[in-house]
Formats: sequence, C-alpha cells, structure tokens
Amino acid sequence: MTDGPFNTPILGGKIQAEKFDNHISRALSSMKGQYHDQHAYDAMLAKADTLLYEVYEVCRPEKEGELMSGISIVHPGKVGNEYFMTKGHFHEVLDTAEIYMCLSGKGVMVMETPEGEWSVKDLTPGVSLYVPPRWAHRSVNTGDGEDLVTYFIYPANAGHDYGTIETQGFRKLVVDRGNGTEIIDNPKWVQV
Ligand code: S6P
Ligand code: ZN
Repeated sequence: MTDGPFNTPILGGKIQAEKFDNHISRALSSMKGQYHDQHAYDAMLAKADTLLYEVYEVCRPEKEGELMSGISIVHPGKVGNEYFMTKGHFHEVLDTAEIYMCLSGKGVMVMETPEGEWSVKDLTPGVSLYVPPRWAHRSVNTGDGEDLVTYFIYPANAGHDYGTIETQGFRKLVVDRGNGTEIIDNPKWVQV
C-alpha cells in the first residue's frame, strides 16, 4: 500500500489482478439459505460448487477519511428461477454510503433499510448508483449470459454486517418465472 497518489486500471479489457490488493471469490456454498428455492440450491450444489461472483479490492487503512474501491463481477446464471447475486450486507457503520458505477452487463441493486423501506434500481453501463447511508445492498445479474461488472467506492471504515441479511434475508427477490425479470416478496423474510 502506497502513501501517495496512485492509479488503478479499471476499464479496457481483462482485469489486471496484480493491480488489486485482494481478490475474493464467492461460490454457491457460501450462499446457504439465501436462495428461496432450497431444493434447486441443494441440487445445484450437489453437482458443483459454482463460482457466483468475484471482487477485486483496492484496500486502504480502515479509518475515517480513507476510501475503499474495487470491481465486483457477478457471473450470469440462476439458482432455480432466482438470478445469481451477491450475499448483500449492511455497512457495520450504518451511516455510511456507497457509490456503484456499472461498467458492463445488466442487473439491479436490491436495497432496504432497517425501517422497512426498499428499492430496486437498474445497473446499466455508464450509470452510477448512489446507495445512501443505512441501506443494505445486493447486486443481482439479470443479464443473459454476460457478467455484471460494477465499480464501487465506499468509506474505508464502513465495515460489513453480513449477519443481519444471512438471518433475515432481503424483503425482495429478483426472479425470472418465464416472463422476464420480476421483483417479488421474499417468502422467507423474517424480522430479526
Ligand atoms: C462493499 C461493497 C462491495 C461488495 C461486493 C460483494 O461495501 O458493497 O465491494 O462487497 O459487491 O458483495 P458482498 O455483499 O458479498 O460484500
Ligand atoms: Zn457495501
């Protein structure tokens, strides 16, 4: 990690992994209980622990004033009728925001607050998304056979609360039941 200014190539072909500090890969086995069709999940996992998404991070000290950034790549596919998606999280420091910029592919960001508000916004190339403080967020690849690639920036001291979502899920799911992308209520959602 350098003290001074630095560049990170983001656009223009293949990700240069060596320019990032961290590469996270999340496979199906890390999403236990998150997909609503448990039968489809189990059947898929029995065949292979499919790679769902990857994150390349530019890490900074986790203190106020610093910014974390990086690239998130959600691969295309579905578990049952539900699209591949990230785990999703609240920031541990709830009052911290995040900006996402869609670089390629097609998807949506599913968001909600502890107070029960929810929102689903498109992620399309060239469009930036502002996730305000207090909003949990999960990116979902609704594209047809193409990666959803986003660039994100958030305060380095934000931290991640994955536990709340792991326990209660998001209020809304993004599915394709044969008529294109639909946002439906999560039948398994429970208030913690
Ligand atoms: C971090 C930021 C992204 C996500 C990434 C993967 O605050 O929102 O870097 O970490 O999109 O999602 P998740 O939910 O597995 O961290
Ligand atoms: Zn975040």
